[in-house]
Amino acid sequence: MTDKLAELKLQCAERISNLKSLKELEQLRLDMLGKKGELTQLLKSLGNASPEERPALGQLVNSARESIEKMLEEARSAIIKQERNERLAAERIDVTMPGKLPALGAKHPMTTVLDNLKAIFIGMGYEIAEGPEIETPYYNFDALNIPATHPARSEQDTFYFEGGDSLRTSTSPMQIRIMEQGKLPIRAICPGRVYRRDEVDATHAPVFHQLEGIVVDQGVTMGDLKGTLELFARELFGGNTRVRFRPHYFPFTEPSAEMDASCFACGGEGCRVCKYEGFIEILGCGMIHPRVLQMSGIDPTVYTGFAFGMGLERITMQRFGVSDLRLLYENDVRFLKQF
Ligand code: 2NL
Repeated sequence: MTDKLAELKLQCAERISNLKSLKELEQLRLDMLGKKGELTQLLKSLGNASPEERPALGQLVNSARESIEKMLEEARSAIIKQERNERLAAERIDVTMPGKLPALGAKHPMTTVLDNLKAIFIGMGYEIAEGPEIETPYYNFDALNIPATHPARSEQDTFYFEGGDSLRTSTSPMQIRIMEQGKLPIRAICPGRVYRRDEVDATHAPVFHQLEGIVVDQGVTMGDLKGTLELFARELFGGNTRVRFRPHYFPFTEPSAEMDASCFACGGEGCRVCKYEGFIEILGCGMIHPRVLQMSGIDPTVYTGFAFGMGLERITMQRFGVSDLRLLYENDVRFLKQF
């Protein structure tokens, strides 16, 4: 019996040294201690022993069982530990490896242009103001010297709400609000989304973007307007840019003008970008109409000011050579990737 038990323990130890998994361990446990296991068989065979021998033999078998159980338990811990170490090694993360770059889009060309414009005017001491896209008829039209009977009212047809409020047709209402606040002098630009009743084509959209600016102080003249806007054009298109002002009409400025800049593509020689004109139209501008100042609570006998407005889409299209406005809105990555 002693021999048999010793052999069993030896056998068990040997199998343990070859174990690879908890599953194999479980099989070993069944083979040894299970209902039909070797040790169990031995225990059962004690029935054949004489009653005198039985207690001693029983003790032997039980102590062998205990030591086998102990071996199995130790083997279990060893396997669990090893499996854990293997998993840790496999899942190890090298934190010194360079990260994976997420797929980044590109800046929309209009955002690039807007950022440029903002930087130029911030550099000249302007503040940036944004306002609501829904406006009352007063802010959208009347305060800009566009009375209900004025033809500009239908030129700037827009989308109306019941009660008469509408989507703003320019960012001028925001500048009116700034003037009403009465903190002078004023130097501000107002970029933003504006709306007109327009059919979609290569150069028109019912929703587009504007950047307007105003300056109000004592002694502001047309010379300040020209100097400011010329400097602006040079910063935007390059130091050799020349500008020209053509007389124009806006209800809210007097006198009014449109400003062209020499073509940044050909320098004024004439090319496809400027349609062989040498110049491209950039913005509308003028001295703020005294009536507009008055309505906003600013005394036009003490203060004067100038204002200007430009379409962001137009400037973006010129700058990047985009021939169809709709490309700017579709956000096709094949288009956006080019900038
Ligand atoms: C254009 C022309 C312009 C203004 C906008 C303005 C605003 C106030 C008072 C007077 Cl509150 N004027 N804005 C002045 C002249 C031209 O925009 O073609 N924009 C796209």
